[in-house]
Amino acid sequence: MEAVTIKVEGMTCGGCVAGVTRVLKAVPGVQEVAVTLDPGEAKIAFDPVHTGVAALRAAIEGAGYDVAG
Ligand SMILES: [Cu+2]
Repeated sequence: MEAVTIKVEGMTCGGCVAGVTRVLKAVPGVQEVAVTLDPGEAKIAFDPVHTGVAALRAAIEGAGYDVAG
């Protein structure tokens, strides 16, 4: 298991947090997700055999948010 924290820009409310959480949990291999509004970030625990940071970033961007860094 690996863990990563990704900075997420553009979340403004609890609905955004729920949306980002939902798309991340839908990525195969993701085990745990904790999204916070302030600071805007997503902590994700995942199985590196099944997914990676690039896929996680793509999922966030696909939901309409910007990934910093
Ligand atoms: Cu929102």
